[in-house]
Amino acid sequence: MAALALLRGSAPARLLSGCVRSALTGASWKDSGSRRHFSNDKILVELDEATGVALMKMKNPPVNSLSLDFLTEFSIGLEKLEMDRGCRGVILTSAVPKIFSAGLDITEMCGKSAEHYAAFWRAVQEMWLKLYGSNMVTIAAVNGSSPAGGCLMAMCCDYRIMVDNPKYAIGLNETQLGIVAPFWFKDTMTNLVGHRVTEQSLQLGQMYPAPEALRVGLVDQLVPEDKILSTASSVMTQWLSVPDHARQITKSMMRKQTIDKLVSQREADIKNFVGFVTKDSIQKSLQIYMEKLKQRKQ
Ligand code: CO8
Repeated sequence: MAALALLRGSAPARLLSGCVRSALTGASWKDSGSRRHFSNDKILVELDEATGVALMKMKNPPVNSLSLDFLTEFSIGLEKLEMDRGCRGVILTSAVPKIFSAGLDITEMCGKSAEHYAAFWRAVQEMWLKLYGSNMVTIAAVNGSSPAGGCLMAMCCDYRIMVDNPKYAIGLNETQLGIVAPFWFKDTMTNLVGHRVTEQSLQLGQMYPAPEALRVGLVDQLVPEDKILSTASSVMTQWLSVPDHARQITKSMMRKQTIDKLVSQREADIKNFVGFVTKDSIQKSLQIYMEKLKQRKQ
């Protein structure tokens, strides 16, 4: 259903998100010359009306972790752009230095109720459905480290540019936390880098420093930090030179099967997540991992 909506030229996730739709009244556009802005607590958006390109910056310090609040705000922001006829492309980047996104907020998966876990996981699914199923051209300007859910966000985009700095790493590191990436994380990665690289990456929970990420195809291009946005704009111009309808139908053709798979199993996937994350052994693994993060800091 999601990809069918994409074929018709409307935003697929719109069909899937009653709760998000009702929250859309949040931030409103502000004009300044040929640019329009809106922001909410967690994201900053600037739309250049001349080019139809929006710059979307994630701003959830210290590490842009994907909390329930962040995911909700993100989906609202993306939906707003998707519905805006003046917007054809989005560049997704981070306003937090050195971090693109630390992935799912681990504190949302520790010591909470089953209802909370279900709401959280639905919001993770929603973000993925919206970003992976977007009609717009989406380019990730990965300006920092990007583990797990952060890597997923980048992989959802049509093109990835990363800062050429080996200190920044990207990958699906779930097994390092003692947890398992769900099938749609796996499918997104397989579609991007193929079965073999995905199989190895997922089992090892591998984080790739930028040059390695380029080598395995997890990102498309490396550039110096100060060139990342200008490069993203140039790449965007190239993608937008293709007629929208032809590009959108092609994108849908490539992604429909993967999207439909989650749509048809959405409730079962939530149930599976709640069952998994409420296990004592998984709670313990996550707590140990959080403690390790804090110790590393000290
Ligand atoms: N969630 C919550 N808090 C986090 C997270 C996170 N993902 N990452 C970091 N933090 C916290 C740290 O604990 C620390 O908190 P405090 O200041 O209170 O001590 C603060 O953010 C800053 O962290 P660092 O000092 O580590 O910051 P650095 O700049 O040194 O490093 C990194 C930034 C590289 C992002 C580093 O923090 C890191 O590696 N974080 C862990 C990232 C990670 O492993 N994420 C995986 C999340 S799981 C996921 O996304 C998908 C799960 C799907 C499967 C679910 C099935 C059950």
